[in-house]
Amino acid sequence: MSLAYDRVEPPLAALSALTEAKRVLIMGHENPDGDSLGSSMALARALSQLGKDVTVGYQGRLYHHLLFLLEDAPAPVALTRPEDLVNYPLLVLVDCPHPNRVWPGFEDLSLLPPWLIIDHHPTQPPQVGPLAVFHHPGASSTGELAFQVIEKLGVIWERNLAEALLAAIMSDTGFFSQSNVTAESFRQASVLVAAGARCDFVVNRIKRNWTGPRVKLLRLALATLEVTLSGHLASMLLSQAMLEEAGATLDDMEGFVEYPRSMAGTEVAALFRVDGHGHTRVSLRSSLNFSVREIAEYFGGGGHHQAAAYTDLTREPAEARERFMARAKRFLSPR
Ligand SMILES: [Mn+2]
Repeated sequence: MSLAYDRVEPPLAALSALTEAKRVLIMGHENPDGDSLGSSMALARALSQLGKDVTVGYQGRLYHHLLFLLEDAPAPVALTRPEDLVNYPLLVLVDCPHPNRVWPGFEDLSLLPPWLIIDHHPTQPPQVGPLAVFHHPGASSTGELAFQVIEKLGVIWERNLAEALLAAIMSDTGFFSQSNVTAESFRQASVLVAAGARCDFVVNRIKRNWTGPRVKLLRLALATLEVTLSGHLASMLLSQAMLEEAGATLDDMEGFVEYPRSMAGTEVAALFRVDGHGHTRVSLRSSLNFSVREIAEYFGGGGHHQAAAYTDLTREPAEARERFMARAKRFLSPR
């Protein structure tokens, strides 16, 4: 019996741009998540092995639970304006289909140095502009695409490189618990573990890191958990007042969407939380029967079929929930 893996080939133009460049800047989307930062760090470590001068840039905030990815590596550089990029001869955008996911509102692509895209979001990247695009929405994570690139670069799978990729893949597959997991995800994980990547280490750093304030915050948040639309929609709130009462930080809210998502019968889970800029960030998750990407796009956001997000300009998560609920019925019909 032959085994089916969903392997995809990175475009040669992307590989030659990477092998020819002496200096490379790698950036993920704004407020890089585990997939963005893990893929960035893995690529950075691989390109450093090839003797290149590599910088990892970021825009927004670095999450505390992901800082382990940066250990024993040059500190990432905050690049808050695209104009700051002129000194880099090659930009690699990972885990975002367009530079406006790094710098919101940015559209003048002529300000960029030569650039590449490596991404798995369903949004089609621009066809004109980038030197090459490695875009594959069927991949669970950008980590899986970065793996394919790194495999072609022929570098050594050092443990910290392997762990960065494992963290990326684990982050976007919910630790191998979602429908986007494929045989290829496990083939790659097998290579990474054989190279010394430790599953328990990655999970401990990302998930098993609770503090007293985080427990207190969860207690407050669970009191707002509501199940509506005949049990199909479960939602939860995290307000500034709750953060203050718990003595918690923005980082302490990470992953809380898993609570409404874990309710039996839930087709769509929604978490409405303060974002630190006076607005509400709305994280959506769904079962295969519903697409939360469409509803996120309706509200000006984006994402994947089963995981998407948008920002509501209100500072009160309860108000954002009301606005969402007013629309939800229309969008959340089975298909
Ligand atoms: Mn991703």
